Amino acid sequence: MAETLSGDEQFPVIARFEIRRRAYLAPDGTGLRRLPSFAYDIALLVSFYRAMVLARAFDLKAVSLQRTGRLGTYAVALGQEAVGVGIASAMREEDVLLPSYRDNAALLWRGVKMEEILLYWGGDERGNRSSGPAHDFPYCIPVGSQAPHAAGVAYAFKFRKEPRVAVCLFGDGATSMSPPTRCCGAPAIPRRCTILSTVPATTSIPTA
Ligand SMILES: Cc1ncc(C[n+]2csc(CCOP(=O)(O)OP(=O)(O)O)c2C)c(N)n1
Repeated sequence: MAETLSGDEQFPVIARFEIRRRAYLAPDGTGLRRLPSFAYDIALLVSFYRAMVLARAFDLKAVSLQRTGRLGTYAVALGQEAVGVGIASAMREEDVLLPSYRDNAALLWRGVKMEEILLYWGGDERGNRSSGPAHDFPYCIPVGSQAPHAAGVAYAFKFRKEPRVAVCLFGDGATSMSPPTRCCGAPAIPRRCTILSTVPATTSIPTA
């Protein structure tokens, strides 16, 4: 007798895959494996810590300015300091950063001055003509829309055979939008913003 299939069982499986996660620290801070060599460079770690503290101090100040009407809109980045510093410190000067609105920590690491960031958020586009690398892109406000630019930059590097990378930063919510999913061939780094998202983590559906 022919087997009766129901629901999705009648469709053939066309792919199965696994995603492996490399973790060095457990959520409680205990080590899971030997740390990478840079983690034993105390001077480097101190510079990372300084950059994170600077980013947090800047963020708190910017929020105060915004709340008291002395700054226009401002995207809070509290809790994302390590993401920005970690990514930017792994980049070389000649690489290209394509940031979104919460990536101050990365911009500061790349040489953008605090007053330039404040100028931008105060509504003055001249803040985008910053002290950081001139080839970096300005903040991108429309969610995920810098992903096609990143793909273009990455393709230009590939075409010219230049050993540089385009680093595109966006929130995990952006992975549900079409520009990042269409451009997932470019290096893209979704960052989780637990305090600012309007939905719980389980509700977001990363697709890239
Ligand atoms: C194209 C577009 N739609 C809507 C918005 C309004 N908006 C600002 S922040 C935000 C949430 C984006 O979430 P996520 O990508 O996870 O980044 P997060 O802001 O949490 O860092 C939205 C929808 C926008 N900036 N751009």
